[in-house]
Amino acid sequence: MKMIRLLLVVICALPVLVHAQTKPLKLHYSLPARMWEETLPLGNGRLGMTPDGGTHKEKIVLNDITLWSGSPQDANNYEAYKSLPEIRKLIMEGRNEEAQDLVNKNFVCLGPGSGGARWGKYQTLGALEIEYTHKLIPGSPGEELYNYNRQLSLNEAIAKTNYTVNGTDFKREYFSSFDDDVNVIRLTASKAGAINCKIKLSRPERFAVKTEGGELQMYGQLDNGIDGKGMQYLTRVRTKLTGGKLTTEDGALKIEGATEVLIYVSAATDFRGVAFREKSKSLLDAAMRKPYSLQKANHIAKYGRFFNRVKINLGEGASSGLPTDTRLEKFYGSSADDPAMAALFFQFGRYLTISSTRVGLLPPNLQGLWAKEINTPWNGDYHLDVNVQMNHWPVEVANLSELNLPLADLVKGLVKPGEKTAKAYYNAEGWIAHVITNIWGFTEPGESASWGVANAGSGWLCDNLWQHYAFTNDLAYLKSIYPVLKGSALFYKSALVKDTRTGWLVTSPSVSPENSFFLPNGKTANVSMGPTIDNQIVRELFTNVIAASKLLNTDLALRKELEEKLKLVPPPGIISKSGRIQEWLEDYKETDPQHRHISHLWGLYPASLITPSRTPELAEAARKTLEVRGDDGPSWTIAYKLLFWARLKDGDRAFKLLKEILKPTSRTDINYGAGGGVYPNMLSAGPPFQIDGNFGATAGIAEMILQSHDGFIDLLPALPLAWKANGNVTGLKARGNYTVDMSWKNGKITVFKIKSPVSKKVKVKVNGKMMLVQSVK
Ligand code: FUC
Repeated sequence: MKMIRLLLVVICALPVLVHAQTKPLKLHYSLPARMWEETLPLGNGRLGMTPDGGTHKEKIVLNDITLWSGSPQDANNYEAYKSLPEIRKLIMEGRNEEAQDLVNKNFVCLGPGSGGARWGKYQTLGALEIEYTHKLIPGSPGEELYNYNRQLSLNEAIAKTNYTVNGTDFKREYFSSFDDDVNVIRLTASKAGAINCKIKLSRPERFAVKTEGGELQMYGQLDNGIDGKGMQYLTRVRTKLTGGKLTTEDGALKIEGATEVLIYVSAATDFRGVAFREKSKSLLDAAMRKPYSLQKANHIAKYGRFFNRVKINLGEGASSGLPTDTRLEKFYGSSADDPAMAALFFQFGRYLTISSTRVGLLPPNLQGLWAKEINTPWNGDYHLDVNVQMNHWPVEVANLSELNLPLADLVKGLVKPGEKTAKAYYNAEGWIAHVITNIWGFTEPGESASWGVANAGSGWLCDNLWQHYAFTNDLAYLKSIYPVLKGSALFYKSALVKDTRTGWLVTSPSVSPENSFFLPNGKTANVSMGPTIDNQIVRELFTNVIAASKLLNTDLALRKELEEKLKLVPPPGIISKSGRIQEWLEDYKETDPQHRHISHLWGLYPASLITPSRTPELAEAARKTLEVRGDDGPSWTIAYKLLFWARLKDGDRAFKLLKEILKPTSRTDINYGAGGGVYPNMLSAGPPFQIDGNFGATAGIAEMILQSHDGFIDLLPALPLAWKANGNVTGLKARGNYTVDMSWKNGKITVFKIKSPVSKKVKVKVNGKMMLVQSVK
């Protein structure tokens, strides 16, 4: 306590804070997109579109976050629990490969699981195709195209394409409106009557197109995996012209001689019983009644209510004005020239969160909102062994707190089916979800023992739900999620078994996500008991449920029981003979020392069971673990490593990982090994496109600047050399419902301000010194 000084002086925002990031934030290019991974993602949390900016033919992939095939199913094997004693016995005896065979036989889901039509796929809504005809000037030799550029403004959530043909300037503006919930495209020409185009709708399958009056419609019904009568959707396109005329031709809208064209794309599905025909019509009617300028202004204002909460400036460099694709190429080579790149990538991550989810709807899936095909990689679903959780890691610190609620809703929906699964497989209380889920509430183990029996999915989700409380201190919210957390704790409480050698209580059977090991007999297995991640997650969950029960003044008996059980949960980390954190209860030889999952460091991030100050030996072992794991992998892995290094307070190493994740690539194959990076449109490449890398890196950049998991607010805990000279940030959030503004110069904080709804004393580490600071309202 000696170190703590009471800083009663209210540190006011000096002018320097006002300057935080004044330059507009944009992605821009000097050519149309040649592949989807160059197109610009727009979204309003439900509808999305990715225009490619083609000059003659433009393809705009459309999305609706609710558009899923498949249907609810009960794939529980209600006999599974009968095999449990034998599976557990085999594991306890070290006969894991035999246990794994038995898991494959009796302890996976019934049916094809994620490989079946009933599981479903998040998929594209289709594409809007626009064919443009540029009339030639009489006597001119041909078409001459100049001044092409396309861009995406992160400040306004508006994309633009501009070019000049034969002396006429053509401009397009696109946004997924946060106002009337439709996609809007505006085409203008500098010469009267110069716009001629044809507008079509299509989809790779399950669609019928027609025109009705001046409206173009696409209707379809997806496969539910039972009788083909799954989710229905309807997309409607209408236009408003200035000059020129509209006709319909072969299921397309044809526009001739217009000076301005407004294209409105409305869509809805019957997810949750929505009257999709009516909804798509009423939204469209409302949008069309409003002048474009008002729609646009409202859109910018509504989007801005989220986006403008955080400003960040990490310095400017010579490269920051370059087209984004060129800039990315440069950044990988000489990143020191472009400190603004990290700020852009951070704000792009925030942009993607705001664009891909909204309160009351669904959380971002593996591709956020932006699937370009029917067969989306990994079904575009929700993976629970890192991916969907990572999608939400930046949400609180990046001041977008309410956008965590869709995940909480999804998780609430898993409780009922998860109770059936807990009974069927473990004869246990509470609820469990394993490693994958969909919008239909799947909680059963996956279809293969090697990855499908991970026990920690539900516990991990509960950590995300808890973090929203930790950041907001919102007791009403805590009350609403308490039954979810409690149900998850009840599951582990009743399903944990005693390891006879150590006396510890552990999960069994389980896996350390997707990883395998050598048994002493030389065979390999995935299935084990008490993998480290499970132990860490159970520890964290029990601790949080104990805390919640105190805060809500409830469940005294359960609290006592959990407190007792907690004493028998294995420690947050066991150090292996090689000085690393052991991934399993046994110090098994690894089959793949560079495996992409680094699940056993869960206690370092997102949890704070391992910290350099409180558990220095474990932190050192974590560091060694990361050294052996290496710095490559699919992009989400790289992002996770960035976060780990930030938590280990190694800013330069974290920055190196940031550089790795920003490595330009155009690979689109399905990758499980080295080779993650970023596409020209700054979407993260596993490959293929997977949005977790974007979100993980966004969380990582924040974690380099601000941490708050250790009982105090730590300013600049892992600042890399590249951002040292000067920088400032306003609006980041810290646990305890604090908002943090700060500026620095030469790596030292020059001014900072901690805000909270009520003025409080809060511990803050500033330039290496712990202070007690009075927050301001
Ligand atoms: C997990 C990861 C893969 C990929 C997939 C969507 O299976 O191991 O790398 O991210 O999820």
